[in-house]
Amino acid sequence: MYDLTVIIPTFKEEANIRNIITEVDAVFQKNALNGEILVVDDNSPDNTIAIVNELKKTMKNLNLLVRTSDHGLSQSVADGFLHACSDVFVVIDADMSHPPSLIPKMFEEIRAGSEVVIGSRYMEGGGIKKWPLKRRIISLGATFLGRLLVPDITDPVSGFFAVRQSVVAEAHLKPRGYKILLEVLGKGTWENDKEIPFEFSDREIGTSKLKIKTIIEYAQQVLDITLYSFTHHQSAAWREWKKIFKFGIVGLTGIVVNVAILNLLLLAGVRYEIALVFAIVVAIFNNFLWNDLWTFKDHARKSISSIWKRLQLFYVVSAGGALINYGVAVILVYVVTMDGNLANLCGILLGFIWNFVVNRRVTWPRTRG
Ligand SMILES: Nc1nc2c(ncn2[C@@H]2O[C@H](COP(=O)(O)OP(=O)(O)OP(=O)(O)O)[C@@H](O)[C@H]2O)c(=O)[nH]1
Ligand SMILES: [Mg+2]
Repeated sequence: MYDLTVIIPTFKEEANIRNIITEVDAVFQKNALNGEILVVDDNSPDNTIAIVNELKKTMKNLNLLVRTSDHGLSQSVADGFLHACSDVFVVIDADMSHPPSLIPKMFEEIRAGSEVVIGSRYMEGGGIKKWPLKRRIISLGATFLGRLLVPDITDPVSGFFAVRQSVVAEAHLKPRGYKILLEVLGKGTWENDKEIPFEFSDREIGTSKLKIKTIIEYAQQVLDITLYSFTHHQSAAWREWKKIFKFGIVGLTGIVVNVAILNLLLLAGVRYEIALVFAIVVAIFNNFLWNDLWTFKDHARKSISSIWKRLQLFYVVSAGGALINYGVAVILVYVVTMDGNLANLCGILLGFIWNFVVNRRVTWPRTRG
C-alpha cells in the first residue's frame, strides 16, 4: 500500500512520458512521500508503453495499466481509480501542463481533511499561459456549465486534482470525454473541498486531441450528472437541487406575503400604488429571511458576515430579477405576441433563475479553506 497514487493518463506521449515520471518521482523523494505512479495508457501506437516498461525495471513504485477497449481519457482515469494501490489519487496530465511540485500540497490538504483538492486555473493566483482565444472561450463555457452543478468550485473541469478513494467508491462513474473531475464532483460523495491556484501551461511537445465531439460529449455528461442526481441523493449535484427547491418554496411564500400585505393595506384604506410598494418590499424581506435561515443556512453568515450587507445584496439582485421578469414579459407580448399570462410565466421563470444563480454566488457564496 502507498500513501498516494499519481495517475497519469496517456495516449501517444512518448515525447513527455519519461520526463513527467521522473519529475513526479523526484517530488516524492524530495518530500519523503511513499507514492505510486500509475500510468494508464490507451494502447498507444508509439513508444509510450516501451518507455514506461523500461523505466519500470528500475522504479519499483511505477505501474502501468494498458487498456485495449473503451478508449478515452476519462475512462482511463476511472480505471486508474480501480487499479491504484492507495486511498488517495492525484490525477495529472503527462504533457507538463500541470506542475508536479504542487502534489505534496494537495496531499497535505487531503490529510488535513479535504476529500477533493483541485488545481484551479480560475481562482485568484491561477491562470493559463499561451492559450489561443478559441480554447479560452471553450474552456470558459465548459466551466460555466459545470458551475451550475457545483457553484462553489471555480474550476470544476480541471485535469489536475486529488481525491480520496471514498469519494468515488460508491459513485457509478460513467465518464465520457475529457472532464473526469466534473463526473467525480457531480456523482461522488464529498463535503469538503479545497482549491489551490496554479498556472496551466500549454503542451510544448506532442499532439492535442481536442475535437468538436469533445464538446458534445461534455454537454451530454452535464445532463447525465443532472439525471443521476435525481436518484442518488448523496451527490453534490443533488445538494444543489435541494437549494433550488427551497429557494422556490421561499419564493412561493413571498407571493402569499405580498398578496396578504397588499389586501390588508387596501382594507386599511391605503392607496393601491403605495400599498403595492409596501407589499413588494415586505415580500422581498420575507424571502431574504427564509433564504438566510433555511435555504443557505449552511453557508450564510460565513463569507459575508454582515446580515445588512446580505440584505442589501438580496434587494439589489431581486430588483434585477424583477426587471428581467418585466422585460421578458413585455418583449414576449409585444414582439412575439404571446399570451399575457404565459409571457409573464416565462418572465417569472427567467427572473427566478437569475435570482437563484446570482444570489447563490453573490449574496451567499460559501467560504472555503
Ligand atoms: N489514456 C488516455 N489518455 C489520454 C487520452 N486522450 C488524452 N489523454 C491524456 O490525457 C492528458 C491530457 O490530454 P491533452 O491532449 O494534453 O489534453 P489538453 O491538455 O486538453 O489539450 P492539449 O494539451 O492542447 O493537447 C494527457 O496526458 C494525454 O496523454 C485518451 O484517449 N486515453
Ligand atoms: Mg494538455
